[in-house]
Amino acid sequence: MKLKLTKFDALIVVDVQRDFMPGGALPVPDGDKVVKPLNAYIQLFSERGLPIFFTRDWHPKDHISFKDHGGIWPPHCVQDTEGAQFHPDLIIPSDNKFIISKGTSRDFDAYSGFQGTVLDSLLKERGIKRIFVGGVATDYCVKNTVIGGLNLGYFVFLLVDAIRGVDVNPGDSERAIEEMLDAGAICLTYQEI
Ligand code: VGL
Ligand code: ZN
Repeated sequence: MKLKLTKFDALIVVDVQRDFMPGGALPVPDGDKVVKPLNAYIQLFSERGLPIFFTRDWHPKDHISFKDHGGIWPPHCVQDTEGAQFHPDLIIPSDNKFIISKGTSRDFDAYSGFQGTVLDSLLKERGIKRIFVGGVATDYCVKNTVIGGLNLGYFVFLLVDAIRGVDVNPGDSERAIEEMLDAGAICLTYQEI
């Protein structure tokens, strides 16, 4: 059965930034493999005139999530650096797209695109009821954005063909997918739309 996109739908592309790609500061294995499938979703939503939200990790250089400042991560996605840029092949439409920066204050981290951002209010203003979420990392920002969206009352589709995880511990991404499903997310692939 095919799912029909409606005007209540929005695409959320999570953190497809250079530092999360192979060779970056906090590489997600095969992170770059999300670009091609995400571009297909981006083109589809764009053709239908549906809004697309690009989240990005956007940390100050002394952010608390960094090892030297008490956190667990190497410095990554520092504001206005090359590593914080979106993957060069990611399609960023000129219209009806929004960039959502998170983790922008030194003393707070945000794995969810909803945390400390205007994402929820932008979606609500537009009457969005269903969100379609893909990107990196499955076990961190994708998971927290999906669960954040479910907690805020959105119907959430997890784009399983357009996500990759860090897997700090083996199996983290698989467990993250289970958690998202337990919280009420629905898995979706491109062929189903
Ligand atoms: C992320 C670790 C640290 C993510 C962000 O985008 O999943 N992971 N900061
Ligand atoms: Zn981060």
